[in-house]
Amino acid sequence: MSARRALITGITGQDGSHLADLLLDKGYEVHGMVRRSSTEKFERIEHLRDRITLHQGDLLDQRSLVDTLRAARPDEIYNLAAMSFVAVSWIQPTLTAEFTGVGVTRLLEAMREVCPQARFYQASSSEMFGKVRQVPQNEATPFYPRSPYGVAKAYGHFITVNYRESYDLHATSGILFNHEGTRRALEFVTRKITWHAAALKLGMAKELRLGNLDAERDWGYAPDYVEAMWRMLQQDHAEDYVIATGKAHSVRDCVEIAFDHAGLELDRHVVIDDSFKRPAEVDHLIGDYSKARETLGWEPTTSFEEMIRLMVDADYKQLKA
Ligand code: NAP
Ligand code: G4F
Repeated sequence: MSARRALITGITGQDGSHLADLLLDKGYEVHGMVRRSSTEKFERIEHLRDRITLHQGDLLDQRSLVDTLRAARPDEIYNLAAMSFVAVSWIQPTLTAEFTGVGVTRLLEAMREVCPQARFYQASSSEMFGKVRQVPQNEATPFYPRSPYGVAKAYGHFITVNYRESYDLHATSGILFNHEGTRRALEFVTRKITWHAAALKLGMAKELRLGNLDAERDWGYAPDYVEAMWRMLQQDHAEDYVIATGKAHSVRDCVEIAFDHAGLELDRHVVIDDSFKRPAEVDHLIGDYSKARETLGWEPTTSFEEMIRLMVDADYKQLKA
């Protein structure tokens, strides 16, 4: 039997690279869509470059999406590409809407044209819950996004539901709460904290400048979350699922765990910098993943504390080298 074929958009990102690792382990033929850049930024997939096939494409360009699908002939499509940094979505609101919102419709249209029998995964986000209407949040909780990114993701979410219902596509939205790990970009708060904890310990940084320390998130471990994405596409019927840990921590908790692990004191090194505060904040997110547990048999494996400690250790090792 020939190997199943998967296409990952956003394969150079945190989740895309972990998902490529997982699917290769499961025997898939893995294709990735990458956008052209004058300097290649493929660090996260360097270790598997000779085992995957890359296609040039961009969510802004319909022709490239159709050609990518024709070349890859995927059984499963994972749409992970997006402008994913919430803070930048206020600086580039319409570009965020194009990438993160309308880009989903472009890919669904390309799928309808080229491979309507394929299964489609959309990377939806807990940021859509924003100013939360219910605690904890589940698949039925109404959305109240608080950023241009959250608004764009809500559009991407509903267009996925709409194409499933309009055209009978196997299209699923995974509403994933924050997930982190050693491949997280440095601008996101967990990695910023763990990198600085390591750098401060090594005398390579003097301070850590942060915005709102009181914001709370339900933070999980990225390798667990890509497993959930794959499980969603193995179901006979496409539905939407919340993926979370069911536990919330504040940004301050994150600093305390990282600094404690590195033998540092929060008060000596953390400086509050208003430029990192957002025009509208999401104060508290906590997810209810009962449906994923019962239907997908999915459970998180790594606690927040374990994850932050392993991120500090990885940053320390990398900076020391
Ligand atoms: P990430 O590390 O920022 O990766 C984003 C990926 O999208 C990168 O590969 C990037 O390519 C690609 N991309 C951006 N714009 C593109 C465009 N116009 N055309 C083609 N590719 C484009 O994000 P992540 O953390 O892995 O997240 C994956 C997805 O899940 C995103 O959609 C994100 O919004 C969503 N999500 C993430 C979380 C989380 O906590 N991580 C939670 C919920 C939802 P370059 O390398 O060229 O920039
Ligand atoms: O790490 P963050 O930038 O993640 P955020 O905004 O929650 O978004 C992430 O999770 C979403 C899922 O809910 C994804 F959809 C999205 O793509 C992304 O992966 O910020 C977390 C919290 C915020 O409340 C922010 O205000 O940390 C607070 N924070 C405080 N100081 C900071 C900082 N965030 C950043 N990035 N940098 C700071 O200095």
